[in-house]
Amino acid sequence: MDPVRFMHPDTIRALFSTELSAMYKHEVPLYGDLLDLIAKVNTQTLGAQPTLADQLRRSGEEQRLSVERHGAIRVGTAEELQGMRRLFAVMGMYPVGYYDLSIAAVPVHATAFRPIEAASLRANPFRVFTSLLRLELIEDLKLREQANQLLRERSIFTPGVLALIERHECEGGLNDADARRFVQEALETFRWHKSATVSAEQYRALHEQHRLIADVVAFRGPHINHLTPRTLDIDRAQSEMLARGMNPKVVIEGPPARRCPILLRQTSFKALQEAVTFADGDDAVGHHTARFGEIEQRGVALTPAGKALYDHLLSKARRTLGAAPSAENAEDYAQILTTVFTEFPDDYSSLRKQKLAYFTYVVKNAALADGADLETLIEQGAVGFEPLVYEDFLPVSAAGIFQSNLGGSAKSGALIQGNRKQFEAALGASVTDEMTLYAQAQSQSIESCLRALEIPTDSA
Ligand code: OOG
Ligand code: NI
Repeated sequence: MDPVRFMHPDTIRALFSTELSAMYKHEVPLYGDLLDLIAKVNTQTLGAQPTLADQLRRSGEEQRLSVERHGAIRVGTAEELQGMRRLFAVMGMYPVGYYDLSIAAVPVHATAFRPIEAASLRANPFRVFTSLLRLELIEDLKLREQANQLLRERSIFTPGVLALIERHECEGGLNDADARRFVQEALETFRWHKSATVSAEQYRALHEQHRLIADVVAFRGPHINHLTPRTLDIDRAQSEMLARGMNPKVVIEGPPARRCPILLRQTSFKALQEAVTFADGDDAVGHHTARFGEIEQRGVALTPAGKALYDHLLSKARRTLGAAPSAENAEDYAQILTTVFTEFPDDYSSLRKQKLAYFTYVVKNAALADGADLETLIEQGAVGFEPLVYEDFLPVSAAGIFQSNLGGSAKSGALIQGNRKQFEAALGASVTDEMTLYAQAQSQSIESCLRALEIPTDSA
């Protein structure tokens, strides 16, 4: 990329997420209320925790606190998914991770389009969780054919955005004016359309098959279904949402509150019922429930061993609860989760020594270095370590988010197995394995410490 001719993809992504946020706030005013609430909770948390405030100020994170961390869309066909892949590439976002949602009896599989380089994540962390409908899971063959037909007839990209994507691909970037036009044109794909493209009867049939199928098939495009800012205190944000009658989902997804946060904790206000009209003018107005607002709090990325321990403890907690988390058992669930997770070491030193989490290493004091191996250098205080933030998603949590926003009670039992190969064929590319990225970031940081201390890397 030629930085003189072209706008940096990180800048295009930042512009896009700002515009998308403004559009969504306008479309879903309750989301604006959520942003206000989060800003307040974050300010209070920073006031109460001066060390955290300092740390965020030093890392430059403070100004970015209020920018959205992620959003989500759902597409219907391989062509649409490929189009999204090309569109996101303009903004430096690439498919990372494969998520099988069949565990929640939700007929989709997904990836996250996100920046990969640490510098890009720092510049703007925005990612989009992108699900592909699995039409083959619609049992009713006639309905499946109808859905197929509807998806084939729609075109979710404007001619303008397609032309600019092509220009980006041919020339290696977009100049300032084109990048700005790209952002405006791309927004159209994510916009809400309150007029369904189907008759009231067709809508009902699709909805009966699965609420999600109606959401994907019955509209002109893959409207953004939620955006997610970062909160510094998700437990507090959750109780504030409750206190303000914002109808939050019953439990916070993910691990319990800990001294050293791991992975990702999420909650949301539940999807709103919105008025829609139908193509045949029948029933004048109907209702559709799909769009919500979410918040997230991230912790350290876990190694495969750490992730296995997390999965084990999470299912142990769910087994102990004996039912899907609900309004009735939410307090029990929180209690059980906390108890079960006492088995997971809760200090960075143990997490690191037991190779449960990923870290980045930095030279703290070169003068103290006397030796060649990393552990010695750490003991001497020459090298320090910081937790590497988890940048991805969690399938069980995503399933919980889907379920509470699809209005249904939690279903158990897999629909069918996930199929990564099939997803990658539809995407027209393979998805990057997230663990590989964390492992690389960690080993690169070790190498650069050793280089800075003039220690040959093969001796460590
Ligand atoms: C996506 C749900 C998953 C998350 O944060 O785990 C998700 C959707 O509802 O389309 O966004
Ligand atoms: Ni989300």
